[in-house]
Parts: sequence; structure tokens; C-alpha cells
Amino acid sequence: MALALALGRRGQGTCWPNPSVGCVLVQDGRIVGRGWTQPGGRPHAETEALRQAGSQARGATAYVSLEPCAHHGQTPPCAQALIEAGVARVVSAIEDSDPRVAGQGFAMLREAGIDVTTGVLADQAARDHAGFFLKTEQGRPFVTLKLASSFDGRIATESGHSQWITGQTSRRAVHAMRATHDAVMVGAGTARVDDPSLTVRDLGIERQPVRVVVSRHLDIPLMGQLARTASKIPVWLCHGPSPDAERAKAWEGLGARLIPCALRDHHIDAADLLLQLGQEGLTRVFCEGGSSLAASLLADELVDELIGFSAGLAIGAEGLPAIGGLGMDRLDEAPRFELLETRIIGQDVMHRWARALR
Ligand code: AOF
Ligand code: ZN
Repeated sequence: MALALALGRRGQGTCWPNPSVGCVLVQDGRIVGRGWTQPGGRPHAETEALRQAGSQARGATAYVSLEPCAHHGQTPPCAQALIEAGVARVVSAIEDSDPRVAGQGFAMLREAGIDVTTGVLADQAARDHAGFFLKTEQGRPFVTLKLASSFDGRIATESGHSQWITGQTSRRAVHAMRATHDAVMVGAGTARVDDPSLTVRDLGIERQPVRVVVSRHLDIPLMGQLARTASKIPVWLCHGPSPDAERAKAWEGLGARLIPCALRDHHIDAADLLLQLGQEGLTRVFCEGGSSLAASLLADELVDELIGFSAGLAIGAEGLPAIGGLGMDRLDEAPRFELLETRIIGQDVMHRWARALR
């Protein structure tokens, strides 16, 4: 199962709107098939593993990191494929939250006389599939907020100079993290000041994450990196009601998708923003600031994982803080996180935190 989970994680960032599942087929203590969900979400993991195993699947045990599906989608159900291949036993990590499956995959297998065990390494599976579960259960994707800052939590000097606070090794690690998400998201301020391309570079990946920019007025330069590459790598612009018509037209002409979102207190409502992204099929979003977008996500407790890269320099109080105002009086109102991991990366410290459940 640990191997099935690891195989499943290979597809993270490439399978949305589907979960990234892994499957291992074992016959007499020997692995006869391995598979994971393919780019775009199909074929499913089981199909891949069964294809590899061929006739050796008969009598084998299938380890699957999610309940095998029971519905007729664009392909016949995986539960049926496992039955037809003559698999003797299915070990699954966790039930599927998709209402078309939810327990029915297990039921189909049991009815066919297959021995079914579930709940194996369920905690890890819940974490790996968190984006898919959030999307099916709450309608929003999993949100990772990554902030690279000075020792004193600043992301730029007063004049906006920010390149570079963290080192090259950290920036490379960030590219690898981007690749495990369906989309990379920034606020309009960051898009204007940094002119980022928000792509994954130098890692040999084929499928780029969607680039999401949140801008109430669509106030994003039409001459920058995002505009230049919008016809090749998706750019989605999340904007408020009645944006500037000319800019909207220009961006659509460049190939960007426009996604209207609701406002709250004159800003794009973070909760609605994420619901819109969930509706579009995203399961995992990697937000890289800036400080206002980070603050609105944190204020609404919509950050599931927080990743900090802290560098050994001090910028001081005039610098731009990593996180904008949260307007709280007491510490018990502060969003809390639990430490998952710390790592030294080059000269920087990477720290990863999970949203604490209250
Ligand atoms: C599996 N194995 O590898 C994955 C599963 O649109 P479809 O027909 O591809 O079905 C998508 C649903 O299948 C998705 O919502 C989830 O319930 C399940 N994903 N199931 O047996 C897999 N990726
Ligand atoms: Zn399936």
C-alpha cells in the first residue's frame, strides 16, 4: 500500500479533476503490475496495472490507494475490470468521496466474491487525496500557501525590490512543489510587480499547472510574461463584477479564461474564489502570495498547508510584510498550524505546516 500511495503521488498536479490514485498487483509475493492515474485523469490506476499484469492478474491481490470506481464514466468501472481479470483480493486505503462511487465499488467487488479490506494507511491516503475530497465534499480545492521571506517575515523592500530573498536551491524546490499542484495562483499586485511566468522550469515536466491571477479590475500588464505565454499555458483570471471591458476582451484574445467572482468588503471573496476554482475542476492550488491574497485566505481559514522559506537576511519594518492585515485583537483568533516538516535547503530553512483543526 505504501508503494501504491507513492505511485499515486506521482500523478499529483496532472490528473485534475480526478484524484491521483496508485495501484499495485501482487501475485505470490511478486509485483506483476503497477499503475497510477494518467494525465487528465484517465486511464485510471487499476486499468494501467491490469494492462501490465495481463493474465498474471488472475488470483492476484490488488492494492489500491482509493476505492475502485463503480460508475460508467468515459471508461467502464475499475471494480468491474478487477472482477473480470479474476483478482482474488482487493486492499484499499480509503473510500471514494465521489457520490457515484462512495462504497459502491467495494459492494460490487464483494458481491463478486472478492475479499475486500479497506482502511490500510488511511491517514496518508486522506492527506494525498485531500484536494479531491475537499472538492467533492466542500466544492473547493486544497490550498497550499507558500511564502518566501526574510528572517523578519518580509517579502520585499519598501520600493518593491524582492529578487532574490531566498537562494537558487529553494527556488528550484518551489518549482518542484508547483508541479504537484493543479494550479499556481497569485494576486494582481504580485503579477504587476514581479512579472512572474509561474511555470515549472528545468524539471522536464510536460504538463504545466494552470496560472491563476486574482485581480478585481483585471489590472494586469498585457505586455508581461503571463500575457506572452497565455496561448500555450492556461491563464485564468479571477475578477470582480463588471471588469474593464477592453482589458477583458484583450485577455480573452490572448487565450485567457475569465472567471467572475463575488466581492466581500470591496475585495474578491476568498471563499467564492475557491468555489469557482473547484467548479472548474481544480483539486490542488499553490498560492504564492502576495500579502493581500495570503491575508484573505488565512482570515477565512482557507489555507490547508502553509510552506515558508525563510532566508538569513533582515529587511526591517519598512519592508512589505508576507501577510497583510488580519485585523485581530487576540491570539486565540489567529489561524493556527501544526508543524509537519522542517528542512535546510541551501542557506534557507523550509518549514511546512498543516491547518490545525479547532
Ligand atoms: C479509480 N481509479 O485511478 C481514479 C479514480 O470521469 P471518470 O470516469 O474518469 O471518473 C472519475 C472518478 O473516478 C473520480 O471522480 C473518482 O471518483 C474516481 N477516480 N477511481 O478507480 C483511479 N482516478
Ligand atoms: Zn476507476
